[in-house]
Amino acid sequence: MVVLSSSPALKKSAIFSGVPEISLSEPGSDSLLVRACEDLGFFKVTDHGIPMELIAKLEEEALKFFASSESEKELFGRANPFGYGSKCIGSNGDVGWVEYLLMTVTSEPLSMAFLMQPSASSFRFALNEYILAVRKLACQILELMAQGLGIEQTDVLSKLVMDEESDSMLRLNHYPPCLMLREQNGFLTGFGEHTDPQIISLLRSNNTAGLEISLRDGSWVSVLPDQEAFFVNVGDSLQVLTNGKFRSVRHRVLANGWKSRLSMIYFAGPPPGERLAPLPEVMEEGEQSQYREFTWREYKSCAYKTLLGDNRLDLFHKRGDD
Ligand code: GA4
Repeated sequence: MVVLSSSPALKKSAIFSGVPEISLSEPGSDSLLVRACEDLGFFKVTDHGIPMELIAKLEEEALKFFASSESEKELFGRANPFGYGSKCIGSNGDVGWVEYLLMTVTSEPLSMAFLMQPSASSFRFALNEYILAVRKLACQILELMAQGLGIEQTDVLSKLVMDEESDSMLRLNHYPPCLMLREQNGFLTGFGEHTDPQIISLLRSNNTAGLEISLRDGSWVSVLPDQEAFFVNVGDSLQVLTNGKFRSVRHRVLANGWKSRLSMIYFAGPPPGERLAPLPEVMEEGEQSQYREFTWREYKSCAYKTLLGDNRLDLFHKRGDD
């Protein structure tokens, strides 16, 4: 069993009021998205078109799952990396005050044995509906980004996610309450600091704080929850595809022990064999790529050998060759 530190050392960061809020139904959202990706690598979208009932249904099913017994949850299969995990994140020793379900998402509906049980049919249904809706939203956002970057072929990014072989994932994270933390009025790492390796991640959480992002000066700020919006992170792959113009955002989650936090994150990734290199359309005349050439398969396999906080993209930076 993994024992987390009993003396919470973390302090909560100041609330940040500068998270860009972008309504997808307003004209001009494409350039606002681009600016947010350049400045913070993080923003939230409203008027996203995903019905609240669909989100609430998955939230209800997920909470039901996390409230079931450990032995029932383990029937999902232990995370390796896909499946049910508790306190251990990845395979290299990271721990956090979190339990989760990590699922690989293809163009086919989810069909793992656990979800095919008749008793799990409403969970499966809610997951599949949610995945369809959130993938569509990810593509809409990627198309707006391409448009904002002045790229004529606006599906240049979204087609990577729509590809039948796209390597995308869905993660449900549950940060349970914790009596000890509550008594000490402290905070524990729920999910340690990291950047997401994929193209973009769309996060929806319940109304519980905990998410923090790192600003350009390295300081940490706390993001106010908004259960009706989707928070979007630029991932490492999009940083590479834009030759560093967009910033892959470092983020973490702190658990406070009082209220359980539930988040559902869709990680939009490219197909394994996709070459990750700056899009010619974003390069100025004479501009050189900042990165060595690699495929998503190579990058992912390297990322999964690292610890959460490692700066894994540095290993692919041309500066690393000096
Ligand atoms: C971070 C983003 C996604 O949650 C994830 C994570 C993955 C895992 O939980 O297995 C990793 C982490 C994430 C990056 C570094 C490695 C792999 C845990 C870890 C220590 C599913 C992903 O794709 O990369």
